[in-house]
Amino acid sequence: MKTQRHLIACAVMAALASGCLDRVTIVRVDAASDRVASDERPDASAVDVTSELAMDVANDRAEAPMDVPNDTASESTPDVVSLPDSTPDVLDDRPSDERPDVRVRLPDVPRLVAPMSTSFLTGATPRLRWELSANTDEAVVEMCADRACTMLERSVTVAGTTLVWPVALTPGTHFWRAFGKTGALRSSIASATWQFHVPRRSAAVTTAWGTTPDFNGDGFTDVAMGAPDALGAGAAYVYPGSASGIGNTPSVTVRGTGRFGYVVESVGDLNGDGFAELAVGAPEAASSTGAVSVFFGSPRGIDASAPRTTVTGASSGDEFGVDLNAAGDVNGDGYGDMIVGARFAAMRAGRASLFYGGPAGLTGGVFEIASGSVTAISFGGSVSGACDADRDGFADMIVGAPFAFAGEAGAAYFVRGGPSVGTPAELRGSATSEWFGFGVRRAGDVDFDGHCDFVVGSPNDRERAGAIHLYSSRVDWVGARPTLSILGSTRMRAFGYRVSDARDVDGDGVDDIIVGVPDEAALMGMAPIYRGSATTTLDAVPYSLGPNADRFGRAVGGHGDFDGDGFSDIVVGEPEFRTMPGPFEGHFAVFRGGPTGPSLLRWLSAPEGGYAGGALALGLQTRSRARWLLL
Ligand SMILES: [Ca+2]
Ligand SMILES: [Ca+2]
Ligand SMILES: [Ca+2]
Ligand SMILES: [Ca+2]
Repeated sequence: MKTQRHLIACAVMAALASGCLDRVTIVRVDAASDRVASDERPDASAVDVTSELAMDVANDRAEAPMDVPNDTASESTPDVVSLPDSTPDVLDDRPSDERPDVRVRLPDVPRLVAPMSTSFLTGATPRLRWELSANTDEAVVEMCADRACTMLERSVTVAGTTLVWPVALTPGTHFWRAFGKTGALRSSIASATWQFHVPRRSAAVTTAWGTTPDFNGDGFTDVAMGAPDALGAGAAYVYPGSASGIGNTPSVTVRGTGRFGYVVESVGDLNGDGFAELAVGAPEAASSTGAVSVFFGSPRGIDASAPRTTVTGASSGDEFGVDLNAAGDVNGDGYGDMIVGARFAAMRAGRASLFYGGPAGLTGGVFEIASGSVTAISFGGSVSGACDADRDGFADMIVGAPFAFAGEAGAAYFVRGGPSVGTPAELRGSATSEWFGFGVRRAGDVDFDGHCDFVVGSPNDRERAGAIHLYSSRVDWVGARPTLSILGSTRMRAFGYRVSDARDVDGDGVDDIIVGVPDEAALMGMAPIYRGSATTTLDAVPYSLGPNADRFGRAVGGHGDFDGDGFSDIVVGEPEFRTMPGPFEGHFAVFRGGPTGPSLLRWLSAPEGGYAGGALALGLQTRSRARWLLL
């Protein structure tokens, strides 16, 4: 079959090249019914490709047919072109009614694999990867400034399945897609369109990490906010980003039970359609078995009425979903994966579970990366993607076990990604009662070597002065020690209660981190930002937000650019804010990044109160009952 197809394709190529077929009608035939679909165009995938094919011979930058929806790629409906009887057939001079029904299989649509959609790059020349079917030789890769690809930046035709982009991309969000190509024939349908963000300065190596919560794929970061006590059951809200900044009111409200909204995170693109997904944790659902609901992104953003995928814990009391995070593409299959912690599973030893993404969502295997032992108390109390911190090409994970070891010194476990998950490397704090691993988060590339780093918080260090520990990427993680530690200076303030990447707040091209210290200054709270640096690794004089009031900093986050001005913006939650005596209402602040650091844009509150701002998609979750950290 392949040989026959190949010969026919060659014949068509030769005919096209000679000019004798330049006006033939080449149409798709419905594979199931054998019905020619050229005239009526009963569906969007039946496309007249004549002009595109002719153009493609001379110009690889030919545009896609305008009437082809961009996101309808489907490997289950192969494109087949036939040469109908009206074709001036140079191969066969038999009467038309005696000719066989000659068909040529068009190249299949490529499937994009890396870098993950909505990720951040550390440089301007990414290595793009995709998958081709056996009958497709080349890919036509298009880089665009917009999702619809009306602003084509460059098109490159390449044999095989990888391409290091040949020119430096400009800072900001770019979109890309690919068409299959065999000889002169190009698939008429594009792959899904993926996006990534290019930094202002390029490190020596371009890798990708993280995810931005751009749920509608318009290039502007959205903000998801959790209010776990809203209406007594919990809710999560999405505030849309746009060219004019973040919207005043949420565009989407999703509801659940069991303190739904205790954690909200963008978990990246789990189904490979190019849009980031929203995951919401409800650790007290079903007698604290816990649950995590995933809402899929789309051109219209999060559809609150659409079916959600919900995964749950194993037993009552597990508190599955007490933390969750985008794991990145841990197994390298081109679908994002998700990690979920259940800190009290297995007799309070704890557990972390990895969920593999797939074309229909979480259809891949569910893999328990490790159960804590009796010495690893609350394993999974914090979980995070660790980017590719060991530089082997697979995304890795970091799992905190803050009450491990005598005296609650704490530990964190670096879990290598790969075709199968590797044995965790144990990282330990240096002090007893440190609660090392209470918070773990990827940090971005704060030392500008092109590889993503991560940070571990120890809020109970030195009688709750607290500390954070930065781990730069490295190949061997066995026995790894922190690259540097920053100690809290005042006891009882729990510095490092929250840690998060902040992306590039000041626009110097190097990623920064933000620390939430909600108990600073008599529980008013503050959120210092430490600037990454190519020379000193974290600026000693941070920008400091707050102190404010009402446990400002309980949730912190960055890695978004709401208004697309090139400076990363920051959100900080203050969930114990209230306007009158009674339950906490909560709200959160939006800070715009700028060359001299962040500046307050405004405060936003959830329409239903309920500990609003206790969780923010751009940062760490709250532990709103403070049962771990009562100060
Ligand atoms: Ca998606
Ligand atoms: Ca994957
Ligand atoms: Ca790795
Ligand atoms: Ca780095």
